[in-house]
Amino acid sequence: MAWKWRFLLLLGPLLLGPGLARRCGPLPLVLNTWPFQNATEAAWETLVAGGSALDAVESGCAACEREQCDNTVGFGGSPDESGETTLDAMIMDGTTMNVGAVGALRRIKNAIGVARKVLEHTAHTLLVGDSATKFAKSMGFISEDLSTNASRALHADWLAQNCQPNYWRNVIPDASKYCGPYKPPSILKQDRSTYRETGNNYGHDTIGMVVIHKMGYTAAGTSTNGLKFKIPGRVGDSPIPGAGAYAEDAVGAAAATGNGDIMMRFLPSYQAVEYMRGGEDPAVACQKVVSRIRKYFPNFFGAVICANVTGSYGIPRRDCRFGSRPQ
Ligand code: SD4
Repeated sequence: MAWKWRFLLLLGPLLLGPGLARRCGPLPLVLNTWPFQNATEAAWETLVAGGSALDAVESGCAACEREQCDNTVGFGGSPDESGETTLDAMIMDGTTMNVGAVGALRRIKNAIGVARKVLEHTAHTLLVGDSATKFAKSMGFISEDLSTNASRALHADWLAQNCQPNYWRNVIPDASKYCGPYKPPSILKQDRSTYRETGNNYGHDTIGMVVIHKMGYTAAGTSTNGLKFKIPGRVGDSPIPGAGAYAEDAVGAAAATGNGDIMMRFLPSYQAVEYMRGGEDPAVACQKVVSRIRKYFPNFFGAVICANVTGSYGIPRRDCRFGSRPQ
């Protein structure tokens, strides 16, 4: 997919400022990363039907999981080095500050649904890997292969290209030329370039969604299959509260998309909510968070969406395109 930042939100007329878009309007509000229109619609319909902000986030993200949005959400996308698709997801209730999340979830399609069960039926926040799958099965989810012909072909191409790109560094054999298995060299020559993006579309998209209910209740969530050709076991920012998403009724909510290995070091969603708590406009809050990351990682690829409880929101600049739901 070509370089772009396209974000979609629901409701009302849009005012596009000189870079960032913002709007003050009546609630409710559904805002999500990327032009995943069916996800936005699903969340909206849930609210219209009397569902909670949390229900709306779950149904919105689940819609993306079913339709494999951009092949970066749900099954059949972003195979890891072994060819397997694994999923990360989180859901946060900004009224109770309750969170449920799953990381590196295997063989279950509806990751956001499992995250909701973690929230509702456990005192934990995050379950990972095979144990998360076991939990999901106990909650009634079906275990199935998440690979598709498309993900198998992607993985075969990657192998044929000597496993390029990949996420290894300071190993032998040279990971920029050869496939593994890798091991540490006997003398470690530190490669100081700690960050490099990995391809055309940088191998990632992800749905992050924030919902502000008409009563001012907030919720946020994420669902993703992570980074293409990640090292098995890698968990990104999306299921980490404060990194992938964050919500608090007293303020608003935020969600992030981009290179999670970088983003989770800065807790950008939490930071955005904190900026809004301090009185920043959501658009400025989002921008400040990304600037903070770019201070350390100038080539960083990612963004944050922010909304406050009055219905004001901010989204990233760069070729912003919006769709609004017909009323
Ligand atoms: C991750 N943050 O796993 C996700 C990917 C993503 O836009 O959001 N891409 O790193």
